[in-house]
Amino acid sequence: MSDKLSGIKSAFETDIRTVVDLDQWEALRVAYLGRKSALSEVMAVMKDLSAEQKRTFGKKANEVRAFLETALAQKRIELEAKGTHANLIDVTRPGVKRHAGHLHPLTRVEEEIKQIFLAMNFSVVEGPEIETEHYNFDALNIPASHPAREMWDTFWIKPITDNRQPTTKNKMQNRYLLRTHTSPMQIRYMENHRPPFQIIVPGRVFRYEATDASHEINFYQMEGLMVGTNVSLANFKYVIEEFFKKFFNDPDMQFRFRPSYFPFVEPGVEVDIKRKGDSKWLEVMGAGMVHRNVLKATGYNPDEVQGFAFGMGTDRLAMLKYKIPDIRFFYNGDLRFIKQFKK
Ligand code: YSA
Repeated sequence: MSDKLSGIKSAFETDIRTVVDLDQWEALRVAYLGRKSALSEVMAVMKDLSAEQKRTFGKKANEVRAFLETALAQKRIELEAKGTHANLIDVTRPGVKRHAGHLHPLTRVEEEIKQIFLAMNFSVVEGPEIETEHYNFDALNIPASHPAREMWDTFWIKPITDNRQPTTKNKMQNRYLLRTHTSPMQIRYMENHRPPFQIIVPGRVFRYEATDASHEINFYQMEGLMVGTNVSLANFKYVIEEFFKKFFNDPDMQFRFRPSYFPFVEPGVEVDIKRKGDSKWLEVMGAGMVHRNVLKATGYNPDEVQGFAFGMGTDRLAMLKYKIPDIRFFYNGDLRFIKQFKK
């Protein structure tokens, strides 16, 4: 009986070394601990032994069973760990290609513009897309009766009926709209800062107009404002020529400053550029010296400080730089277009 138990143990020790997966492990467990195993047979004949023999062999049989169970449990832990590891670091498996995103072309152009102005000591500020009529028009010297309002077809925001507003006058002053340009930030900034300063204001603007290859109902602008003592059109000319030469990477670019009209500047100018290889002049921005009325409306003394301001269409500049024929490509979400701007 004792030999039989020793034989079971040593056969098990040999067999367990050959087990390499969980199926083989299960087969081994059934062979050595199952109902038809040699150990079960030994246990079955135990009942015919004397009390003395039962004590001796019973003890030995239990030791062998405990040994098999412990060895099997350990083997299972080993096999499971090996299995998980094998899945994780199977160097023969093909790699998974990760798709990293990148900046939208308009964001990229906006960043390029910002970097050039930051290098010229301008600060970047931003303002609200939902504006009041006051900031978008009145404070910019464009009262309700002014014909120039027609230059900016406006999305008005329907007022919520509010009985708490005391007078009709207040209701009118608080009419809300989607800003039609970034110029309202000129007023907001001047109200809260003292000159000298120079800022640019990137942002999204909205116009209630028909779309075509060069017009969208929502697009981006970049406003600029520099205020101080002795700021002149000559300063504007220098700053803006520096900017365009860097933006288009064309040091020999030609410039043309044409008289123009915007109610918030006097005099007003339109800037045209001609790059190397261009056959035509391209109109790139509106600008001018900040109007005395605007300076006064923000609490400045126009006899002490002056400023220049400008506003350009970021989409249009991006179209010129990257030869994009239709502004609508920026907004229709077609990845075949967007992916061409991966750096
Ligand atoms: C003028 C003088 C200043 O001292 C300061 C700012 C300005 C610009 C003024 N606020 C303005 O909005 N002028 S603008 O109506 O001529 O628009 C400026 C630029 O926005 C245009 O030159 C054009 O590049 C772009 N733009 C206008 N409508 C657009 C548009 N881009 C795409 N879609 C549209 N619908």
